[in-house]
Amino acid sequence: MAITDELSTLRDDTLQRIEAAATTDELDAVRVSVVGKKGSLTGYLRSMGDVPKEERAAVGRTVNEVREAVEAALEARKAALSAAELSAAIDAAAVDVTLPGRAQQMGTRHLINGIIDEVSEIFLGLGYTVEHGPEVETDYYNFEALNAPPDHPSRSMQDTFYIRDLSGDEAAVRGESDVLLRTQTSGVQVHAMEDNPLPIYVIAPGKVYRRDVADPSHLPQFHQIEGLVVDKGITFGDLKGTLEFLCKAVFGPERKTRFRAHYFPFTEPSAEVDVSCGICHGEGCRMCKGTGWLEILGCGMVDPNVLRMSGIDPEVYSGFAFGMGVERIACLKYNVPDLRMLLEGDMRFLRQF
Ligand code: 2U9
Repeated sequence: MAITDELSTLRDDTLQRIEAAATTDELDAVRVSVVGKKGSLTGYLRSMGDVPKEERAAVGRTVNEVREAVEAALEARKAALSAAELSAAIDAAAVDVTLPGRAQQMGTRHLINGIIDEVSEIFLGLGYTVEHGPEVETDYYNFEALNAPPDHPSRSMQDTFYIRDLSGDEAAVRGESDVLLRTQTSGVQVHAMEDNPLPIYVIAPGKVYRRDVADPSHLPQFHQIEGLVVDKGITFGDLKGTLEFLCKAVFGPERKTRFRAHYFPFTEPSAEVDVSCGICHGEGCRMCKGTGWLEILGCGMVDPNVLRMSGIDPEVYSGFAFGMGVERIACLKYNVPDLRMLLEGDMRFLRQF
């Protein structure tokens, strides 16, 4: 057979093998065997010296034509096979039907929000509304409207985070800023008295801030629920009945309550409320420090000055108010020994509630 015939047989043969290659590896094997260093077509180029002189030009041309055809076919087939292999790899990685499923973790309500919701429901049932207000307040709504005179200890720098005025206002630079992080939610009720017609039956749950270092019984940020009633003929009896109802609803009907005289600038008379200890039932234990009682909230009849400052005539209207620390209530209800445990986000702790 003439060399050019051999070459055209080699070309047809190679093109067929290229089409038949099912993987890029198989295709590469075809390439090496034909146009590789020791490939069959390369062999023809190496042995050009043995070809009779008059045939050399024709053979050389044919070898080049065959090589071009083979290389074009290799390239086209390689592109097709690579694309197919890549998409198969992506499919395999994306959907591995043999992998076990990943369980979804369900989030739940934190017990602090649980207490806020529970107390809100109790008061909604009594016809109160739930009000919210700003956490950044002015001195007037946080202190002055609540009868805290300018030199009252509750206003001292130790207890309150003041918002510094970066405009260079002189009073602010001296630490006498008028803007602060609320230390109690009472401002919400002052706004409620200013903005709504009487009577008023509101509770105000929310975050409050105090300049305290976190320890088992203090947090620099915690939650309060405060309440305010202003109506005609409201008496201390209404206050007592309402808070006894609240305590039994939150802690259980078997728990007793007692009212101890106390002092707050915004209420007169004022009281603190204790519930009987749920651990020793009044015998005295570590939880209640031997007293048989746990302090859970403060309350009192709204001071006439407070009503007057919000434009309410204390000769016609009277009211009561109360306040409780939600973290403290949660710890007493669930026997948690340290307020900081409520903030740590430890799932072993949180899953219990
Ligand atoms: C207005 C008038 C009166 C809200 C009240 C308390 C008593 C009280 C403390 C409980 C624990 C704060 O979180 S705590 O440290 N609060 O004892 N709060 S009466 O009295 C008001 C509120 C608004 C207009």
